[in-house]
Amino acid sequence: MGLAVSGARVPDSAGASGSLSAQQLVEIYRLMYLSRRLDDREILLKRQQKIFFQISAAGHEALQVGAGLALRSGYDWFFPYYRDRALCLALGLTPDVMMLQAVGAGTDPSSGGRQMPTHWSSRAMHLVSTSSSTTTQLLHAVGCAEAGRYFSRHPEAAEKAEGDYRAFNDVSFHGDEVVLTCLGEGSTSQGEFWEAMNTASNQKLPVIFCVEDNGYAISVPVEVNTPGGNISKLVANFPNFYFAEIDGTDPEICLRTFQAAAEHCRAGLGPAFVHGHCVRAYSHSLSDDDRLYRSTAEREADALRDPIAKMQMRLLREGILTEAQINELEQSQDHLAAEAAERALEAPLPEVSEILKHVYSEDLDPTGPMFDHEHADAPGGAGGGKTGSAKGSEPRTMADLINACLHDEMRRDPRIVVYGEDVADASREQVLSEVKGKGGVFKLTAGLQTEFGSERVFNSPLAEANIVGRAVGYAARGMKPVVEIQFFDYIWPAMHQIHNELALMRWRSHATWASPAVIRVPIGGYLTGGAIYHSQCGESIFTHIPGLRVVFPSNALDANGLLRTAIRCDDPVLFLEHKRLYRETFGRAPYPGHEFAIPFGKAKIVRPGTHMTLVTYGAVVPRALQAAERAQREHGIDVEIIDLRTLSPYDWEAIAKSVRKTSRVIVAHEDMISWGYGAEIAARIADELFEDLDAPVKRIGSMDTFVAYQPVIEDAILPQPETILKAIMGLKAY
Ligand SMILES: Cc1ncc(C[n+]2csc(CCOP(=O)(O)OP(=O)(O)O)c2C)c(N)n1
Ligand SMILES: [Mg+2]
Repeated sequence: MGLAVSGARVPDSAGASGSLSAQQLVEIYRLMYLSRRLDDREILLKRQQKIFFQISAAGHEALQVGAGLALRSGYDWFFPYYRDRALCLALGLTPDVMMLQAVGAGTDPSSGGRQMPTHWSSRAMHLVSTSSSTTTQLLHAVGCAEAGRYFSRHPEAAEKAEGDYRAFNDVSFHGDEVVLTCLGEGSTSQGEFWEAMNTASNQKLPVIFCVEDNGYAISVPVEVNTPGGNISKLVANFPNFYFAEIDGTDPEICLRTFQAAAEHCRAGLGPAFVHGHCVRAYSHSLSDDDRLYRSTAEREADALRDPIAKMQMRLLREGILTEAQINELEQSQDHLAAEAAERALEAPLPEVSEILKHVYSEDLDPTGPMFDHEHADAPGGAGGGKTGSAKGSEPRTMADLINACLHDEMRRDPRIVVYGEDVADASREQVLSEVKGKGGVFKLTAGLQTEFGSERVFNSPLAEANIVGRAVGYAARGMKPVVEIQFFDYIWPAMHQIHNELALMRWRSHATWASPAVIRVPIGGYLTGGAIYHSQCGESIFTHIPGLRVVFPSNALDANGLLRTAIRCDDPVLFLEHKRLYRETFGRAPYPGHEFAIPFGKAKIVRPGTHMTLVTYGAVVPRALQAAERAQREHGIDVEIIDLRTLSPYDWEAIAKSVRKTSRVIVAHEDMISWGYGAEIAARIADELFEDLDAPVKRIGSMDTFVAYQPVIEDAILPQPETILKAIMGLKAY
């Protein structure tokens, strides 16, 4: 086996059993030393208050350089954590790029001054934007590996296409690529660690998990996080893995181990787990002082294992470099670090006017005319899949038209994968000749696996963070995951991934990376028996997340057209589907054709009126219509109802126009009234349309509690047509 090294820095190859050349050993030392000196330079800058945070790779350099040199920058894929400076140097990231991030320069290519130091991004190197959240990157690595495998089996899916997100997401892949992801030993306590190990093992994915075990998670020693104190012992029974537990302070051992791990992965045998014991030469970060919780003896013992000192001794001992040559090498690296810092301090600061840039895609606007087929004569024709039919035929339910849209889009775009809990027709596909198939607990994905196969439509483990975290990895590779969270009530384990990763990826990486995935989620109550864990709303928690689009259709046609826009656009979308509306008679529509799309941020006036405006969405739309009909019939009050359809972005123009006309407004939703979505809309109306109002802005929502099981109390908790009618009457009386 040749020594696979990145770049030209270690030019000579040596056999795995042969020894490394002197030149290779010197280069390894140079990278390790440069990493340490960059850390030291940053520490100096932090003490001078020229940078604002510092966390170091000190003590981890051997492990990281070994990993970086065993893999191929720009060929393999990398999901590091916040301590991986030496890894990134070995991959070819320059001291300048590192220092630009440390000072928060506007020209910081990794994040434009938005991320802390050591959170780098590089498309050229396949270095996917680093998070501060411990362990989230592992699931991204898993999704990335799945996408790489998918493209190598279906290269036609990688072709560029116009008219959707694919125009802005170029794909590259190699059949034998490997994905490296790193984490600390404390972070192995996170559930997402186990969720990532689960899928990597089950699917034999070419992912190398590198645990950089320095014995501490800030002040918490390893035995508190890991029962028995050794993570290798706990993971040993995962199938298909290559396992290695090594001295992470010896770069040669590390390099050899990562080469063997990569070989296992490239051969398609499964993932690898490299557990390197290293030391934390400095405190956790510059905000920490480890003398507060570590004994002097322990700290001194660690110092004896410092990989830099050990490697320097080796070079001297083996006569590879003289003391004078070491001094010369070190001085040259000191200069590199100092000069990079000097240049970074001269770099321009970020522009305040650009703060909002890249919250959403700057390339593809889902509110734009490209997605407006609602008013045009949308091209119809074939499509619609199992439930689809020719344009203009009999009315279909919302469930039917969502399913039809999924069929249409999967036919059109081979980069779409659909997965989640129970979404497949049957995981054991051999039974499909005799059974009908499940296709989702609400049957929204019925027939997709049967038509598109188990590589594109499959069941995930019962783990919501796994579903969304993998989607981030898929999307980084230019695929379009359209995943399902089975019930809104169970979205919370995925919240960390949604809030800190999916929605944030584009902004934090200055658009180097993005996560344009679709998360479909059945939501809401009025179910009679749904109770607390199958009936909640909570959309305002998600509209509060910048970078995420939130859609909440009230009828079949809107659901079809908005889902198409969600899938084709280049932003992450939370697509909320009201369970009660799935099969209602209300809002059925004929199949509108396979190109029918509705832009985001365009509300619909579902009932024109003159006396007051009622702004709503979702399952309150039919209830508001009932109330408005009664208000008209029984009291002569003419209510205009606006269905927002998308909640982020929302159609302020439509609201303002209507309120200017009617001078009275109610904002109504199913979710709890306090801190609910209506609070924002009502506040904005009060702020910007005060002059136009003849009465206070009114809100309707559910009681400030959870949805209960017994229908008598469920009915009382949720807003009913009577509640709305009462509010209409009250507002007219002003
Ligand atoms: C999800 C999450 N929780 C808490 C933190 C705060 N935090 C940052 S680093 C850290 C300890 C991590 O220890 P370990 O995984 O051993 O990595 P090390 O820093 O020792 O290399 C903690 C608790 C975080 N960044 N993310
Ligand atoms: Mg640690």
